[in-house]
Amino acid sequence: MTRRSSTEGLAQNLPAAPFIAGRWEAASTSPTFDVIDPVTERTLITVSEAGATSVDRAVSAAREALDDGEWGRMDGAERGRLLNRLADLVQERADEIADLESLDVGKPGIEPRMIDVPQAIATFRHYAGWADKIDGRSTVSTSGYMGRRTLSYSIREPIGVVAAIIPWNSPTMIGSWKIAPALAAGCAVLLKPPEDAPLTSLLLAGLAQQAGLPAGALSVLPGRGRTTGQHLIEHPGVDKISFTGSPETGRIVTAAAAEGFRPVTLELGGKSPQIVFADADLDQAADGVALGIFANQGEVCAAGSRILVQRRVYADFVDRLAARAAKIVLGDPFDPGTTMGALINSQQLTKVLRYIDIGREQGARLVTGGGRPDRAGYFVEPTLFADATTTMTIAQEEIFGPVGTIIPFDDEQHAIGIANDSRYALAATLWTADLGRAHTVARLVKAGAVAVNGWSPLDPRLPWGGSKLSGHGRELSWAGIEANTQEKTVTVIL
Ligand code: TXE
Repeated sequence: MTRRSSTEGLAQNLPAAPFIAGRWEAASTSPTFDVIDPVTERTLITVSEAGATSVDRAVSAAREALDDGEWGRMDGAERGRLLNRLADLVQERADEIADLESLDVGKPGIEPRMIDVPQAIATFRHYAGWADKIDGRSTVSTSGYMGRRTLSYSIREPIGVVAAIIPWNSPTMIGSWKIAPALAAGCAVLLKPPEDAPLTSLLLAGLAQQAGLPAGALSVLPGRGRTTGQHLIEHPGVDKISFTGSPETGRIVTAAAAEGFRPVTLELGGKSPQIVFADADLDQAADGVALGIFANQGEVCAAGSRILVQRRVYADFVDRLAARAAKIVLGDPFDPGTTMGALINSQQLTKVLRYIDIGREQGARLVTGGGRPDRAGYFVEPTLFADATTTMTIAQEEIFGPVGTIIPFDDEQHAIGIANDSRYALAATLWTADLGRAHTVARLVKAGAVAVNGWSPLDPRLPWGGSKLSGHGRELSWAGIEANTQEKTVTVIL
């Protein structure tokens, strides 16, 4: 049996239904949706969708778990123990989870093995550590009350029922970014996996149950955005929404949240600059920049899709980058030689190919790629456009595919001007040997994360998020706890 066929078997044996109040819902009359393999274009499994009544039940179960159940009474140390147990179970099944993610998303096996699954484990462990350390930060003797002394302090409480809506590009890792801090904080979580890639979320629901998470603490609600997602964001019993996806859907989420004045955390992608100065180690920079735009088929919120190169080394650097692109091997994620997989679905394929046409029409120079291989699957060749200008569509809009737009610049100020000429502000990389310049430019570039001479190491201790069209709020680190809690001030008149 090959790894592909055993992973397809694993997928077919997953419970393909909503997981609510500790039970899998029986496939009923609710509508279903097909999960398509992006490489073969065949249906992997058919999943029952969580409709309005399922969402209602999940919200009630979450409320009950918080207000009357074991979950609401559990102390932080015990929540931490359960999160560590969940991390152990994910670790035990790491290879299978990585394979499921490859099958579902179309990404080469090495990526979930090196990034998504280890990051999910690290995130569950990180928040297991926070769970018993969530205290209010203020203890104050106030200026007094009617001549009497006072003592005030703050306590930090779970925000309540959290809807976590995740995208298809890295569902295992991004799911952990939302589930782990919310559970550590003592919230109940309703996870809405992406309809294009729900497999690892379905597996995780079973692992959470095996870890001993009480009923209602985590429900998993597979379904389409306009049905399950919309029911969830409009539900008055949801106290907070954490969303990663497109700005268009982010607007819908924000509008629904505004109805009930509920807080939202939004991560909406980017058009991140990678700035290569002439004094950089150009080989190291070319390796890093190629990784930054081509990893995960370019379907990465932080993808470095705008490549700004100082004019003095511009032609040389474009050649070096093109040489890296030429070495990329497109193929089945289960073939050991594959270094780039397929895009998630036919709409994404059409979208990316349309941007490539626009790049050509607007006069950027196609250096490499630009087409799709003659085979089944939603593949697009690694593509580089050079001699682009900052006003071109391919320099402004998120393509979310393996398409890099290269723009020349003259000096530091020019580079910063181009880098900040964007509606997005999520991430940036700088490549330079000049330490002073690194710190100066890092400060001036508008982004939530800046890395110098490499990519920001993913680490749950570091906050993650952006501004402008990239969204607002931060995930991970202590910020993840803050996003899932609220402080209450208690004053005692002595
Ligand atoms: O995103 P959506 P799509 C960008 C990327 C991509 C584009 C479209 O440019 O090409 O978005 O992708 C759920 N109420 N990013 O259409 O719609 C949906 O089911 C509630 C960047 O897949 O934003 C899924 O679970 N939920 C991004 C999630 O939202 C709704 C990652 C994301 O889907 C909903 C993904 C609704 N009305 C795409 N409609 C990043 N930040 O990296 C949809 N959803």
